[in-house]
Amino acid sequence: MSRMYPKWAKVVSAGKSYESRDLLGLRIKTRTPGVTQKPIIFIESGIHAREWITPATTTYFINQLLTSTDPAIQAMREQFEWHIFPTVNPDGYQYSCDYNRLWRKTRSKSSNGCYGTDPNRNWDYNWMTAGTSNDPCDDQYGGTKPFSEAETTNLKNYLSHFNPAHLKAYIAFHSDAQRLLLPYSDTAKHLDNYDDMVKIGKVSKIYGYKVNKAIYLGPGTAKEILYPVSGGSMDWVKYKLSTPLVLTYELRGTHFEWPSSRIYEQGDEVTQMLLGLLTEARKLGYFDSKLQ
Ligand code: 0X9
Ligand code: ZN
Repeated sequence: MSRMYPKWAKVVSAGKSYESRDLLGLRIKTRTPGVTQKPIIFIESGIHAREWITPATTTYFINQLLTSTDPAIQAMREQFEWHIFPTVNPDGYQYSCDYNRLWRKTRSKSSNGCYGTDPNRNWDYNWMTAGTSNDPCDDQYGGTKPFSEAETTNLKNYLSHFNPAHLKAYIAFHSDAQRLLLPYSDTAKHLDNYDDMVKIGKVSKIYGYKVNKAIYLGPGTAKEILYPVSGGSMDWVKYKLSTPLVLTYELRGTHFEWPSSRIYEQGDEVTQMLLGLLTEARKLGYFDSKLQ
């Protein structure tokens, strides 16, 4: 895509994984005369290796953003600076392709001989307190310390380079719980701009529903509508960077399976859900401030 649209799109790397694969992303940044800085939207997907529909959907979304003839999608491309990372756990993804379809974690080796840390339990937000494990053999193993993993450290460093005032949205994709999750994942308290996020999430759901009539549960915190979790990426982003629009979409599927012939269903659904999200956020004034 960066070769087809060199003026708009650039391949970027947040650094290397444990096994030295690049954490690849695509920056989509069109030029608008008189505008030096557009609001930044960051999309994370594939942090859990087996959730294959998430990289498929985010790459589908990239294609929509760059090629759609729908004026609403084109406007979405023009209005923001996008940083889209389809596979932030590339070692785990490769392992799930080659050896174990249900692999979830990274592939770092622990001292007891087990492999992998859950990269969505390894961030420095209430690390190792909820929905996690200190046993390296477990799927929810939180690691030896916060940011013990190359993948989470590099992603955190990439995010820390943004001026926090410019980073307006952090959107993570998981599967397959079919839910819309809001910070903070280890509490049922409605903190920060939770109430706005509920409004925004509801509109996002309405837009998505029109595509396939799929009903997502939520919006709510993971503690309210899934299970309590700490050490996840979106909560760290909300907590440390004070990013206004932070949420996780749990896409659809059964035991992490989703036929490739139907990727477009979730691709079109997510494209509309993101359009709904950004349209409502704009209505509520989240992109009002003039950025420089
Ligand atoms: O357990 C998780 O990390 C997520 N569910 S999954 O089945 N995809 O593994 C939910 C995480 C919700 N919290 C954050 N994203 N922080
Ligand atoms: Zn997940």
